[in-house]
Amino acid sequence: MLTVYSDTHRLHHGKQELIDGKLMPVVEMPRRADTVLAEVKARSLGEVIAPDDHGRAPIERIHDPRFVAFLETAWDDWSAAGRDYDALPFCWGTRTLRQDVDPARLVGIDAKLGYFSFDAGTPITAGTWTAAYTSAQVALTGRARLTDTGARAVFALCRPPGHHAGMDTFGGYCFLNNAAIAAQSFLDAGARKVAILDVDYHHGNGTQQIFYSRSDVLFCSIHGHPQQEFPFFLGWPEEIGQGPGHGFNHNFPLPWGSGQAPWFEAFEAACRKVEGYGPEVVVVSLGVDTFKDDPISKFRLETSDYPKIGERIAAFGCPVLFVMEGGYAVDQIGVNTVGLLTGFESAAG
Ligand code: OKP
Ligand code: ZN
Repeated sequence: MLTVYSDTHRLHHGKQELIDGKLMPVVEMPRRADTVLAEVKARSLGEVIAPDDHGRAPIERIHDPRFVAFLETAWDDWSAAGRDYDALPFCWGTRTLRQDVDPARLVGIDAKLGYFSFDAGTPITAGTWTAAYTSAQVALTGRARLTDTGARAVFALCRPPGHHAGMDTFGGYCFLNNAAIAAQSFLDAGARKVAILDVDYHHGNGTQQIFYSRSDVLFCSIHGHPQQEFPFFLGWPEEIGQGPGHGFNHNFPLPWGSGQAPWFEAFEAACRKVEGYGPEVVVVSLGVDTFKDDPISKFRLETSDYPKIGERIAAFGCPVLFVMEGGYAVDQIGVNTVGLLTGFESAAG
């Protein structure tokens, strides 16, 4: 299996995030991608290539150009305000404040950070824009390779991750929604139906929001229940899409402590939704923070479970783009991620 990867992810290295009300060292660190790449090489998964530059246009098929422009200049605006540490928001326009302010009227960086974010756990640093832009290009290059070569699967080793980023919001360590950008790019290259299967521990709220009113992209997610787990305000089972998108969104939330049996039961139900939809291609939002020793998550999958996930995905029989999302047990994310991918390969033949 081909892997797409760029060292540029290292430019995004936040120092601190707000965890449980305290500034703590970030868990979404460059070593995550380094560990996965090392395992790709150690297991001889296949060739590793650098991304091509597909430009901004495919990003702006998903994200509001004003949001993209904000991300591009956020660090400079923050620095110009005299700050020499990571940028974080602290005030949001929630229910009792105005939701419909034209962001062009927001002058200060603190207002803009609040307008375009949904959490205080996602620091912006000097290299964040370049790293996030390149991460999207990694996914787009994976999409192009899959379309152009007729391969069964490609692995887009994205960092920073993307599934929490909405049309005009960043949060949950995500800035640009790599999986959504790739899914749209498949459609723009001629596909008519794309499914996104999100196996990350966290709900892919950004991906759900982006495609919620559409029938050309099915979204299915297995994740920590919003009653207990971030992002709290999306991811319930009754969220099944709206308007033309009604019936094309499926959430499978599970309680803290869920291990192999409940997880695979929910995963099987999600896989049947994917198969019932009959997509031409599947994008997998591949997080391995479902692992029992993940420091910020509370599911209990074991290393031996990951190849089985890959085997089941291979049974879809259609091309698959794997897009890296979360996983914070840094010493094991390589083994678990590549275990899933080699499980796919052995079953896909
Ligand atoms: C990103 B991805 C912990 C704060 C939680 C957000 C987690 C984002 C995970 N108290 N911070 O889905 O792996
Ligand atoms: Zn996650």
